[in-house]
Amino acid sequence: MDFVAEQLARVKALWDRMLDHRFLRDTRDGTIAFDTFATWMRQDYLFVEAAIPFIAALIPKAPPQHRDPHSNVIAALQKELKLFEERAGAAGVDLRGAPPSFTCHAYIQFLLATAYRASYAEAYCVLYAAEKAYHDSWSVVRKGIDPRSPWYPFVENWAGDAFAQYVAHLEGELDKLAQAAGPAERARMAEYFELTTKYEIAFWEMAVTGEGWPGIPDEHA
Ligand code: MP5
Repeated sequence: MDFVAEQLARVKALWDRMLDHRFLRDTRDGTIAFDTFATWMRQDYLFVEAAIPFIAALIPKAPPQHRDPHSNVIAALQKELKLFEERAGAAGVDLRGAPPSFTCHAYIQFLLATAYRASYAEAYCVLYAAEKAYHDSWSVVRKGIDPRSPWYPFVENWAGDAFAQYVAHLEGELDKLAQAAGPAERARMAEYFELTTKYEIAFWEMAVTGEGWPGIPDEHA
């Protein structure tokens, strides 16, 4: 079995838990509280801002044929930030000024640490798992959300055909990287796959609970 299929089967219980998260169900059903969605927007805006240096740090490690695709992703991420800004303006969400939540901060540190310190294949595995998680998560939302919802453009962004093709491309490339990896590296890739899945669940949970920093009242966070 190819690496990605093997990992998706291995983490299936976690993956299903992610797709069944109430953030996604409530966004799909139109019952999500405005403040909950706004919390996700503010935190994900910070995440996407950090995804740019994450991808940029992969470029020097990348095989030459991956450099163009990564550069294109950086351009797509800049566009994605504009989508957040446009939606925030349209819906009346104040995007800026919120400090990163504990979960968002940890996930960003994990992304950057893998880009700088892990092997290319390990970091690529994190990239794939995060993008696949968003594609699958927003595909759940697509199955029921009112297209007139102010949040619909996010569905189009991650559940649409262009993003599906990008995720399929990442999958093929990750399978090739895993095939070339030795057993120790492959085991670390599997560990990163699972950790990324757990961070994705934690991120939805953070949006719903409005969690800041454990043990610290919001005014000091
Ligand atoms: C993505 C994201 C998708 N925006 N936020 C989280 C928490 N996970 C995955 O990444 P991208 O770079 O926005 O497509």
